[in-house]
Amino acid sequence: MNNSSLEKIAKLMVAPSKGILAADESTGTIKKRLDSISVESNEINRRAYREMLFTAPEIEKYISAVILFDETLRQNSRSGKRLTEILQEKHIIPGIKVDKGTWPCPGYNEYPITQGLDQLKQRCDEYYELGAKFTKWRAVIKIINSFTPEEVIEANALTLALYASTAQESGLVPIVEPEVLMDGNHEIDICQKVTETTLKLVFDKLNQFNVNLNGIVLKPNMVLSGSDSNQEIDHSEVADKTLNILKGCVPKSVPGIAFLSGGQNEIEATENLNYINQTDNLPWEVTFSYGRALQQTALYKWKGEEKNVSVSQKAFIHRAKMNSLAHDGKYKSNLENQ
Ligand code: 5MM
Repeated sequence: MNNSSLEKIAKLMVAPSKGILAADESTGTIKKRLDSISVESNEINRRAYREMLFTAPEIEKYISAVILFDETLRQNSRSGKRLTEILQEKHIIPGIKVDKGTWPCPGYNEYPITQGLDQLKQRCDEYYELGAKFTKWRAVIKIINSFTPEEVIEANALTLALYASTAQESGLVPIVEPEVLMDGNHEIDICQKVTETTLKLVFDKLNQFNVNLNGIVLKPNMVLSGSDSNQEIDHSEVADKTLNILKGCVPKSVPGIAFLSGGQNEIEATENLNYINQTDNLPWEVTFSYGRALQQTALYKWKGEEKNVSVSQKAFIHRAKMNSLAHDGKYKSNLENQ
């Protein structure tokens, strides 16, 4: 493992004013997305959709890196060029999801645990050869009736640490993604408590497994009330509670924090990131690594038709630009209509 090259890539992934596009929807998830616009999920349509995103004019101004799914990493564009080459020509760093999705946690079947440690080293070595510079693993922490057992969080934290250590041994920067889900009717304080326990355990395990914290990117959830709770969203409360926990749990050596959007709508995800970045002197770069909150409008405008590519790309770039402004704490809602 070459520490300085890991650290250099991690820094580039969280470069000032830029964020990460999560385009690593697994086969089941991309099918759901394409079903929502009545487009068949086949290899050609998945390629066309992702090519539309990656070739959007000026994407490189706002996006530092893209997380890909296995199929996309190996795929050629319509013109025959590798999709990863299209990204690299724009100095956008390609990375790869290496987890294998979730499974009921043994002993706690209602709660998920992420799988994918089997053959992980071999897969990471192959991805490195294919040109990936970083990896991603998403641990999913579910809150049921306002409760998550600590044993489940610990098991997920352990798998995240084993993954991160393996990725670094293959020369790849790990994105460490512990996502406390928004699903449920819990209040914001429950999310705060579960997120705090999660991040504490994640960093304990990362340290135990000798992960170089200068060579990772953390991808956490923001602290939010459950999607079925009646609590109103108060952006400054979300920002305060999220930062409070991050400051207590995330060492300054971590170069960057790139939030997931987790089911927030596009504007909420931008507003919350903007509020977070209005705090001065944060010890890390704080940016976005959104999937749905960057792609939603673009997907609906595309509808699987070539004639919609330009309008869809404009919608995607608009969101990327709004989030880039939010990264700098300079977003204003009146910019949405310009
Ligand atoms: C793009 O979605 C990613 C892959 O999800 P599946 O494994 O369920 O197919 C997902 O990990 C994503 O990177 C994060 O959840 C962030 O995306 P959102 O939409 O929450 O910003």
